[in-house]
Amino acid sequence: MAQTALKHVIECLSEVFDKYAKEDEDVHTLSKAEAKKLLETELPELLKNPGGSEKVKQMVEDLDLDQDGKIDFLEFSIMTMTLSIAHKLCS
Ligand SMILES: [Ca+2]
Ligand SMILES: [Ca+2]
Repeated sequence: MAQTALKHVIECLSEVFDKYAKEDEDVHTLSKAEAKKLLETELPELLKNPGGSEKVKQMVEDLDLDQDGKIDFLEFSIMTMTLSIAHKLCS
């Protein structure tokens, strides 16, 4: 069956998460360092604004909704959904 755009997006989100999550021994979650790298690499425009790296740091803190020091796939998904809504509202 042909790949649909939505299925492609869903698979890509999972791939991006896994790519960064597996950089340390805990392959199922993003450490704060991994989350920072993911944001800086995948959303490089974040760093272009003044105070960009501070903003990324704050985003990583905000991402960790349950404050366990790690970003799980649910927390990552909430971020991507929020970004997607913001993108739609701004377009
Ligand atoms: Ca990890
Ligand atoms: Ca967490």
